[in-house]
Amino acid sequence: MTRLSMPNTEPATTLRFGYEHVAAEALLRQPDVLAVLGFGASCALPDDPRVLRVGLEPVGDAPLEVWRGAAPVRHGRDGDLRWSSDGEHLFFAIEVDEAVQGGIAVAAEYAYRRLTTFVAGSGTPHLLRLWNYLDAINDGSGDAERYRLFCDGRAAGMPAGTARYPAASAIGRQDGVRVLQVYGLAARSAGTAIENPRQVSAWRYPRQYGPTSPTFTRGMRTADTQLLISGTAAVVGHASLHEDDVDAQLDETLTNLGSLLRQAGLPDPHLGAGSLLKAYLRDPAAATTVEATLSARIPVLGGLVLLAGDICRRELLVEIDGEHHA
Ligand code: 3EB
Repeated sequence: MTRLSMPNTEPATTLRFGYEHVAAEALLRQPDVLAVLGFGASCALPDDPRVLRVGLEPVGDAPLEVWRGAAPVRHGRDGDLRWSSDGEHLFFAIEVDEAVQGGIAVAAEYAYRRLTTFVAGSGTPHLLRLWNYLDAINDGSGDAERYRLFCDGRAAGMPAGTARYPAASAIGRQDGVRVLQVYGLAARSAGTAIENPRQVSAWRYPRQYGPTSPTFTRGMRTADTQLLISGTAAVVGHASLHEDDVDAQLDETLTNLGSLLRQAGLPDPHLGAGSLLKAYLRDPAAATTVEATLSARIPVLGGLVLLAGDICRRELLVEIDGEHHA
């Protein structure tokens, strides 16, 4: 009998994201675990460079988010920055006390200088994806709004001439803790930045949204053909639509996500079993309707976590980010 040996076409180093109900201690004993993210004030997690507790409260189900790379994963600390790496992928996280730095703008500048310097000097120099979580994102008026100050500091802390921005999310925590949390993913191989044809690129937003445009791309296709999906809301062109209507905003957000997935040129451009999503809700009471709409529109979904979080424009009530693979 002839046996065909099937070539393994999956890259050995594919990064896998998942939501898991397992104790963090058990996960950290597994040699392929790159990162463990927990959500909410009551989430107790061990002190480890691979672990971050994000101060956004889960609404309903509260699994851990687990990133798995290729074993063995190395990890360590570089001052106030923690990291882990499988050689192809780098997880990093930094938490910056705003009072120590002298405000949210300086804290963001500091965080971005630290992380861009660290990533550039690593064997995984391509910044693919960043998550930014800060308290009270909409406090302050006009250009003194904390989100706008964050954007000022973020741009100041990125190396001059940065041409390619990572995919990103920037969400407001509701925990009253004035500590900026930034974590992200970098890789040895470059990704491909994807923009959404329905949306003006964020770095080209007109002046009305603040003096410093947000520096992120709508999506990042990784070398192993996953799509890292930035925070996506009911923004069409550069305008926010459907003020005060969470259902209509969610519908517009799903249209934006569909457009982004088509633009990414993926084998299967539909949210489904290969998609892991987070939905951020300004008002956690919207969870029931948001969850119902999502399960009606996406009958089989890889995973969903609902988090109470403020969107960076006051009129926006819901935002979705996530990962998608074919
Ligand atoms: C938007 O489309 C919504 O400042 O990093 C989404 C994703 C948004 C990332 C960021 C902001 C950011 O403009 C807001």
